[in-house]
Amino acid sequence: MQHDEAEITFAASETAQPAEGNGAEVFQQAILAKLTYNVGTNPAHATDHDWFTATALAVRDRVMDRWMVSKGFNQAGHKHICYFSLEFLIGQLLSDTLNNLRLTDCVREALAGLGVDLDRIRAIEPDAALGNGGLGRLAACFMESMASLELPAYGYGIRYEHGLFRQGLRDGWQQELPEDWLVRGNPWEFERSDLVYQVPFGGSIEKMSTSGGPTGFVWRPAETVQAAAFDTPVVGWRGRHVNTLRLWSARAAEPLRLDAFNSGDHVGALADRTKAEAISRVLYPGDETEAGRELRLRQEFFFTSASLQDLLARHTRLHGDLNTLPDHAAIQMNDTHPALAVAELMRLLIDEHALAWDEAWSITTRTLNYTNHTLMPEALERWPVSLMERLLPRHLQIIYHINWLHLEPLIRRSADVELIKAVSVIDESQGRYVRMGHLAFIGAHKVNGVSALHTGLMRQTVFRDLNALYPDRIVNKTNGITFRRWLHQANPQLTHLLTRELGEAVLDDPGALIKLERLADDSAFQDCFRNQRHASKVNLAKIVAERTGVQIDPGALFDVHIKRIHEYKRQILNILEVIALYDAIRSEPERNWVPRVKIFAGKAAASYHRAKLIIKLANDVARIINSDPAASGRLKVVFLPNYNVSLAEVIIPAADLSEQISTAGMEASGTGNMKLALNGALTIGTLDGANIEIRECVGADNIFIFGMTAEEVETYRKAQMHRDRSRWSPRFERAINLMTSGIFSPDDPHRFDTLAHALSSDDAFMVAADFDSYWATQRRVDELWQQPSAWSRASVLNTSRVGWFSSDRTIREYADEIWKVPV
Ligand code: HBZ
Repeated sequence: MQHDEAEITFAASETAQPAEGNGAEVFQQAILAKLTYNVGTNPAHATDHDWFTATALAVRDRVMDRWMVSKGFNQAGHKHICYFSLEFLIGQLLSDTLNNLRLTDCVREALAGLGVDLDRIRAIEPDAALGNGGLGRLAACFMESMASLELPAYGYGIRYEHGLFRQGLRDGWQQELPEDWLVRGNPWEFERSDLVYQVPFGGSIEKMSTSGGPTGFVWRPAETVQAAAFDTPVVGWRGRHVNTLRLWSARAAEPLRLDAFNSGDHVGALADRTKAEAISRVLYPGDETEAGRELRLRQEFFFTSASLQDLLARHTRLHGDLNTLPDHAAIQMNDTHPALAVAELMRLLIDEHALAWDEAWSITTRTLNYTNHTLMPEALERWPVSLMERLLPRHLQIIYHINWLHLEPLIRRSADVELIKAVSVIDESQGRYVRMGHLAFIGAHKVNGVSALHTGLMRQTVFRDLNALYPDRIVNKTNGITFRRWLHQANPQLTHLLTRELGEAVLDDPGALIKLERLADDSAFQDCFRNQRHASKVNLAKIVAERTGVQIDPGALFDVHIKRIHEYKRQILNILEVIALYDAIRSEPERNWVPRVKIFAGKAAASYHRAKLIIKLANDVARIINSDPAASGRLKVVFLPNYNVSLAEVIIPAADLSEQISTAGMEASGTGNMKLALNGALTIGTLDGANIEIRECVGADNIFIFGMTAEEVETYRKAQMHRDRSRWSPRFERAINLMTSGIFSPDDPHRFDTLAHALSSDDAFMVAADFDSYWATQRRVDELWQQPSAWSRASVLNTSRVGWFSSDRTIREYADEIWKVPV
């Protein structure tokens, strides 16, 4: 959306009045002023962190004018998007902001003049790791794209004091260490001390009027927690538009019980505060762990309620009539974590704003939308009715009524009991639970999946019956990634080459990448392409050496498997292939082996023991192979600790092969697959998630597909073939035997027996079934690698053909089909 506001102006100094120019000299003065007046030091004594803070503050000033203009625009009656997400996996912001403002070179020069290296100080910024993985990173990419498309939007979430744990390795075992991103201050955020909402919990409800039905109740909560707003500007491409990420921090209504304190109970006096503040203390470690269930529900309600109150306050202030809410706001629920929004919006409208039920329901269902990110039964959120009754009694009552209105027509037409059970919001099969996916589905205008396959499976499996009742509700929105971060900023070498060949326009239009196709066979261009890739590989090799002590050859094939560690993502399939390859190398050392470096990185949920054992296996296998002269120059294995956004930015430009090998039907979409293909890695993958669409774009000749399809997996499972050990191939059997032989774990030969046992008793993720096909496909990878020109051609074609996976495209689709806003 274009709007004819003045082009961005750059404040030249500390003063509020923007001065002319933004050259390096002007910037230097601004940084020095920040160093003196905000950080309180001088160049002679400044640490790298002081320089980082001063630079970030000086850069932030360049955003403020446009932020104010954008806020005015957002509030001028335009429909705006509210992206509700319990996770925003942002990473560092300095490089991103400099890149979007086109100020990187200017600031580099300014700092150099002060004897400071930009690369050194930007490495100091801690990652904002307010997310677990793909879901949280998607939210961050979407925020950036919405700002770049000049779409008025607010991100709403929690300002966790501690983000995702840092991963250490002790003797190859994952250690979870606390993450502390705020400890030295956060130069990007603004605390809005006047913006505080009350979020109630517990207590009881009273009927106030004699009328029947769900209205006329008063909730008397037992406890109230305050939600305090912290705003971070989200800067769009070329700084044209700046949106707001509003994160809530929890506070006790009473910071201290003074009477208790004065009578000597210094700890008890702070008990309420500790309990309240626990809500925004730490990111829930996600990925299906059981810990802290109640706290998690409190987090979900806390941020949902505060965000809705904020939204309604803004709407009332600007437009008055709540009936027009759907014309001015669209809410996107990122998974079911904010699904209580269905009940909370209803509560606010009927209890606080005295609207009639039907009126409120119409507003609610026209405002809310829901994105699903998983079909795995264990990951579908359900809350015990008993817990909800205790924590959110009024909401449970509202949910019952929503459910009644939803089921009543079915009961009236004597529908099948099994159908009624299947579509009910309350799951009564074993105990009583609230199904959050069902609640979100029923309360939403549109429900979307994140890849074509995933959306199809939503219609056929988890939401089959709801889809039959509401046939037009489910739509597909294949994920995307922001090219500003994942190409321009993460890979300046490739970006430089692209702009040289295709002009600056390629920075604004991902579709322009397709013009690179004509150079795919050009040997001079291929050389340039290989050279820039080599530079990225040298850089990664340096980091691998620093962090693991392992020396790797940048000339080898870099084969990367980077993502959360999970059985369905099948890191173990990869490791077993490594073991088989090592075995083959040892028995035939003189063969012309393709030199390969297997690179793993990823975190396992703290309570996911099997995933942690897989990390240990990768490390044990790495240790043995890396120290065996027989493998030297042929195979190396590294596990890079503490995978996060910043590390991904270094690995991705250096990857030759991208491992996307989940069991078909289990990875909703994947987004790492898109980042790697964009940067020129070839994919080895199953027909799962967005891999299918990547194949359509890059062409079947430029991707390595193997294994069973989602349909075949289903058939295989139904026939119980995954439990049949006699189907194992000799090569697979040998790899398993080597894993359990103790050669990789001489200190504990039985360490990996449980992994082998799981594969032989119930190979739920079909590792054995896909192994031979994976092995054979890896050998096709070797063959292509031995033809450098053919490999480079395929690599160039990957980069040139994946423009469609820009999150700008995804956001345009949401805007068009779900939010109904012009872009
Ligand atoms: O969302 C991921 C999907 O696995 C991936 O296929 C998809 O590309 C991506 C974006 O759509 N899902 C997650 O990342 N899920 C979580 O991180 C998660 C967080 C908290 C939970 C459960 C899952 O309680």
